[in-house]
Amino acid sequence: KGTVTEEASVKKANLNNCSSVSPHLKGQNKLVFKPDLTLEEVQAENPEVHRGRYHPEECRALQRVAILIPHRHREKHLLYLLEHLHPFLQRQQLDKKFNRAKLLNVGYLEALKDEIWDCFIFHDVDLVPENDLNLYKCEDQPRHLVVGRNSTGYRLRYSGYFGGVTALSREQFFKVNGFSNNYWGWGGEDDDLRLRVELHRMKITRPLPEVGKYTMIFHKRDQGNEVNVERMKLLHQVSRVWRTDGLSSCDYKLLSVDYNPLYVNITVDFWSGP
Ligand code: UD2
Ligand code: MN
Repeated sequence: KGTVTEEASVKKANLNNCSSVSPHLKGQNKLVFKPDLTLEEVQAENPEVHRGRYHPEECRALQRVAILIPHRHREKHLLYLLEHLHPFLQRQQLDKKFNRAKLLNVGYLEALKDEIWDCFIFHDVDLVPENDLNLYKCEDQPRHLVVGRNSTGYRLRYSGYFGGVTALSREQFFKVNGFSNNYWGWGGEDDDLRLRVELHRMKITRPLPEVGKYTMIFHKRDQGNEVNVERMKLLHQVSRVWRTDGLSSCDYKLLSVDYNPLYVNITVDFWSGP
């Protein structure tokens, strides 16, 4: 059981396309997390965001982007991420959407009921982007947006690392049949997605190290998210099972869809799992 947060925006008909590089970008940004921040304050700072959606006033966004954030028991992280991500995305002049995740597959499937999104960002709730030159959009190859974070000296954790925040177009994610539904607990699901991408002869791209920088809001391992000791075994099966395990087999029960000013919260229940 868990929640997907979805954040979105509409497209205006009679405007010129936005330029490929927004004039509002500021580059590297110093992040501050106020201990007493409230959702009301963040809402008041973002009056132009409705039902999790935003669109630039002055031009037509080049892509409609849905952002999917798997989260459970992390309300404070969600608040900090929302606080920083909304102005960050607005400076990029993108359409954007938050969603919640088996949960990221659910986010993808549910988001597509609202809108034909071009691009999906699969986003940890505790990673806040530092540099708005890190563009939240899709390219002709899947993209890994986290090169490094504060806690690991802003270096790539290991070659092939594909965790944290990734951008795949609707077609790229569909082609690999989404994520596996079979990773319970911590770890492996990001490597599984990388293998799916590689099996389809796609090549992961990343921003420059000085651009792909994130702050991870401090946390301990959650209860009920213990290390998945099955993960190596599962990773050996990817080429055999990707066709039948993924979007095509993602069963869940939809419990509620709540449209909040800054995000859409979708709650689901899964039937299977240990
Ligand atoms: C790493 C990866 C993450 C994922 C995970 C392994 C980075 C920066 N991130 O995260 O993408 O591959 O390893 O599964 O390398 N969550 C909740 N509630 C919970 C548990 C998890 O909301 O009870 C969500 C939340 O969005 C969180 C994400 O799952 O950010 C990853 O879990 P984590 O932050 O505990 O694990 P971490 O930081 O090692
Ligand atoms: Mn984390």
